[in-house]
Amino acid sequence: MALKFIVFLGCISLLFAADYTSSLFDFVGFVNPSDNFLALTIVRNQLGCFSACIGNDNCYFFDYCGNSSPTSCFLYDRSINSSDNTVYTKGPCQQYKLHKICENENTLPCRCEDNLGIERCLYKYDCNGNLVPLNTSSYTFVRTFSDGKSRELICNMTEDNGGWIVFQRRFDGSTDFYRNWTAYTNGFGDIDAEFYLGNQIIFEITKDDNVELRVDLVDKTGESGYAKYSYFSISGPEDFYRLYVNGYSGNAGDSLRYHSGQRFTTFDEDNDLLASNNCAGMYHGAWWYQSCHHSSLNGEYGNDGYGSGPNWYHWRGYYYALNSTRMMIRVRRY
Ligand SMILES: [Ca+2]
Repeated sequence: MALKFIVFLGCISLLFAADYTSSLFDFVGFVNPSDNFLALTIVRNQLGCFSACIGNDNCYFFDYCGNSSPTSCFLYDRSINSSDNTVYTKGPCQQYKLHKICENENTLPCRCEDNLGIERCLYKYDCNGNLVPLNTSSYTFVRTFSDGKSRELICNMTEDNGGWIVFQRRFDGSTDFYRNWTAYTNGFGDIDAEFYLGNQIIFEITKDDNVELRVDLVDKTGESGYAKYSYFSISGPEDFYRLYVNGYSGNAGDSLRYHSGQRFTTFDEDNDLLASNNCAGMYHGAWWYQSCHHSSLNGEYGNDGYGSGPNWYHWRGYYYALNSTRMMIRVRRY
C-alpha cells in the first residue's frame, strides 16, 4: 500500500515536472556550470530545480547537474549570458531557460509568476534590454556610439509597455527644426525639451537589431493619435539615411508608407524625387520626402499653410499643424 502510494506520488511529480518544463522553461542544451551562479542548491530531481528557480525572483535560468540523487542545481540571474556557455550535445548539466510569455495584450515577454494558474507579469524590458519592474518610470541614460561619442537618450517606460528610445519630440515650438543636413545628421535641441536625436544615432541604433517605430501625435484640441510600425530602419550616410518602414498599426492612419524607400532631404541636401524643386525648402521641413509628402513632422511649428506644418496627412490633413509629435524606437525582443 505504502509503496503504491509512493509510486503514485512519483507519477504525479513527473507529470508536474513535464508540465513545468514545457510551460515555463526551454531546454537550452548540455553545459558545464558557470562560476557566476546566483545560488547553488541541492535538489532531489529536476522539479526541485524548477521550483528553486521559480521561487527565486532573480533566477532566469539554471543548470541541473547529474543523474543521481541528490544532485546540484545552479541558479543564474539574467546578467549572465547563457550563450557564453558552450552548449554540447552531451555534458554534465542540463541548462533550462525561463521562457514564459505573459498573457498581456502586447504579448511582451517578461518574467511571470504562476500562482494556481493565474499569471502575473512582473517585469518589462527597458531600453538596455534589462527586465525591470512593471512600475519603472521613464528615465534618461547615456550610451556610447561607434564614433566614441556618448549621448544622452530618453527611455520612455510608460507608453505601450515602455522600452522606447525617443528620437524626435516637439510640443511648444521653442526649437527651430528648419535646419541643414549637418544638424539633422548630428542632432539638435534639448533632450529635456524639443529635439531631434540625429540620423547618425538613429542609424546606429537600428542597424543591428529589429526595431519598431511608434509615432505619437496630439492635435490642437488635445486629442491624441498614434501610428506604429513593426519594422523601422534607416540606412547609413552613404545612402542618405534612407527610410524603411513596414507593418503599420494605429489610429492616425499610415502616412509613412509613402516615404518608405526614400532618402532624407534637407533644404541644403536635395535627395527627393521632385526634379523641379527641393521638398524641404518648399514645405519648410526635413524628411524622407518623395515628391513630396504624406507626413512631415519636422515642418514649421504652428504653420497651417498647405503641407508646411508638422503634418500627418491621413489624420488631420495638409492644412493642420499638429501641436505635438513624438517619434520613438524600440528593439524588438520577441
Ligand atoms: Ca528635388
